[in-house]
Amino acid sequence: MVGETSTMTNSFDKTETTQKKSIWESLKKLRTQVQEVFAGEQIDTSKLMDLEEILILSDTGPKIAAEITKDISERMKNTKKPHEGKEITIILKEIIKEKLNKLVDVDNLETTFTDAKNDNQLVPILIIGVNGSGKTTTIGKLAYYFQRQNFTVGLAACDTFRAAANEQLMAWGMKNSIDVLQSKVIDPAAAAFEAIQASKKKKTDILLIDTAGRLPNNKNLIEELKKIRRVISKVGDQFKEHTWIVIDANTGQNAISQIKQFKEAIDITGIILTKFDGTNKAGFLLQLSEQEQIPIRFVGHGEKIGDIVTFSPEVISSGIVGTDFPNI
Ligand SMILES: Nc1nc2c(ncn2[C@@H]2O[C@H](COP(=O)(O)OP(=O)(O)OP(=O)(O)O)[C@@H](O)[C@H]2O)c(=O)[nH]1
Ligand SMILES: [Mg+2]
Repeated sequence: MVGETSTMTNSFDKTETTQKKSIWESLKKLRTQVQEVFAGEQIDTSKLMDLEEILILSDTGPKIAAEITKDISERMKNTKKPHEGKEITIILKEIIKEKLNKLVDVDNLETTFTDAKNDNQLVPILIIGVNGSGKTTTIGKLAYYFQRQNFTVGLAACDTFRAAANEQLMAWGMKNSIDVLQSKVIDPAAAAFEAIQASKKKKTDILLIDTAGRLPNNKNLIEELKKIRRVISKVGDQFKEHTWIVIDANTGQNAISQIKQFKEAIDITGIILTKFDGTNKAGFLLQLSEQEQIPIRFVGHGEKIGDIVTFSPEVISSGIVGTDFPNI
């Protein structure tokens, strides 16, 4: 049944702190490298060059990496010498956090969705991204997350491309005790249309729409996506539209060009990072923050239903720099 939270799912519950700790732990490799640079008593230019190299290797990009070390040198000038590793660590963490803060959502999602719910308006969320980025898994996790926030959730199977796609989504539906809205039509836009009509009838709060993976340079598939978006806009309520792109965090800086290409075709209102548990390319977020104003809504960090958490610059910056796990 739509919106009915299964008692089974309680075994998946993890506190937000536990989840953030796992995000923090994912950054261990990078953190250890940064810690090694700053282990000494005296930090000089050669140490900052080592840091620059580490940042570049984590996909921060040469331009931003150079800007960061320059920024550190400047901030060091304002403090008294000699400079110890510990002191620089704090400065670096602040620089990273300031950058990541630009990727934080300014409008509170829970409040926006609650307003929609109180207005009896359906919020359809179109989930897009390249093949295998983790769209369907993320939908399963989001359904769980939003149900725990007392929203009723629907799942729309609009990946009509792969035969196994429906079954995969249905498995997530079962875990969440939600019926999956499937269509007999092949056209994903028509399937989305039907799913929205059905969800409005049922008074569902949030409809998560799964789509087939596609490369942003595939013209036909991008046209198909635009059509799905148009249909949703036409048939949906007047409430703010959402299209979230799912990005595999291991993609590193290529993710930025992926986002740019998708954005040319469709208005993206959120980014979801997946597979953060295995990434050693987290530096790309520092480039992303300089180039895009799209908020990161969630971070996925495992294959289980509860492995999703909101984006936290505090956790990621301290995870990269090597201060203790923050007291959050
Ligand atoms: N470790 C890890 N694995 C993940 C995460 N999210 C998804 N996966 C795995 O990534 C693989 C692909 O996930 P899917 O959800 O099928 O990806 P998709 O984008 O729907 O794929 P297509 O529909 O084929 O484009 C699966 O094996 C998932 O279990 C994550 O946060 N961490
Ligand atoms: Mg899928």
